[in-house]
Amino acid sequence: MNKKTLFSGIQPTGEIHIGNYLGALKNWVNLQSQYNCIYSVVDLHAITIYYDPAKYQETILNTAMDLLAIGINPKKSILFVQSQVPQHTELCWLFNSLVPIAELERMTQFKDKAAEHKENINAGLFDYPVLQAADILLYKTAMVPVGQDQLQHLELTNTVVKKFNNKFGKYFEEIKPIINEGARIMSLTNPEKKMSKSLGPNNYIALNDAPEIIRKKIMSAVTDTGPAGAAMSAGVKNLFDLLKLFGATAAYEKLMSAYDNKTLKYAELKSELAETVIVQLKPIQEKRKKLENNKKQVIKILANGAVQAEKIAQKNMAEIKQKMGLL
Ligand code: AQP
Repeated sequence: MNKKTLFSGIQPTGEIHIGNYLGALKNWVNLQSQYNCIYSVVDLHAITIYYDPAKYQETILNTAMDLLAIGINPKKSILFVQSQVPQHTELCWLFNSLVPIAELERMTQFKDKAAEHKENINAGLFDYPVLQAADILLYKTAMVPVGQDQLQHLELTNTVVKKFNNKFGKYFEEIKPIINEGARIMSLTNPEKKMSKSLGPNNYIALNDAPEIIRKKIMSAVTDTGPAGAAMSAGVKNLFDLLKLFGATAAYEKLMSAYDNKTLKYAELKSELAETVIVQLKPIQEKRKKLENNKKQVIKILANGAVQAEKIAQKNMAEIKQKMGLL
């Protein structure tokens, strides 16, 4: 039986953190045997907020090395940089003529990012979900593994599917999100918000943080939020969730029963979590160091990935343009 196609992307906006990892990337690795996986460093998305052009190639390469270090295998999956396959932007323009502005105005990511970057609310930021729909549908994707924050954008992709099929004849299938347990990891400094690269280094644990940094960040994580005496605070819940997601089941159960008995010391929970995270990230960090000494090889993997992706993209674009009367 033919394997289904799966696509997902990550922005090169900074260091990859455990929210990205548990929410999406860990799944990317596991799904490689079941699907034809296409993974992209989506550099065209990340230019919609402030970035440093002089350092951009380095940031893109670092993101790709992180993906290889967690276990993305270029022999099994296509790994490439979005801007190296020009059909993404071409398809975005075609889809722009299908998407009502009102749909884009509803997007919470746009509202959040526009509030965060008041000095730079550009058309690209507004159009982000249309480019994302193009990224996904360019490969006639069936499945998309993402964190919960991306679900609204995937609904918009399915709106594009419906509108395209209605107007030009059936071509795309509806896409299905794949959401896993760690779909929403919260910030360490502001646990009411999701952990995010752009909220600054203290709110996240980067995959490459050294053990002493991991200890420091977790030990100073905010725990007491919300009214006293209320149900478990968002900060404490987040630390428990992380402990569980990193596989420390026995410690999780022991500390949870201490919490239930009101004997839990937060320092104990934090210290257990810090040591667990350090151990779990060690093999990823070791692999990452090896890649660091082999950057030419990584660049070659990405170039090869772009060739493979473009081959599929060219074929599908020709069909899409034919349907739209452009060929
Ligand atoms: N806190 C999170 N919990 C679970 N999943 C998350 N993801 C992001 N944050 C969390 C998932 O990670 C994947 C890649 O994300 P991205 O880099 O493309 O964009 P993002 O969602 O905007 O990630 P950040 O860290 O918040 O970056 P910035 O601050 O640059 O915007 C996605 O599948 C996402 O769901």
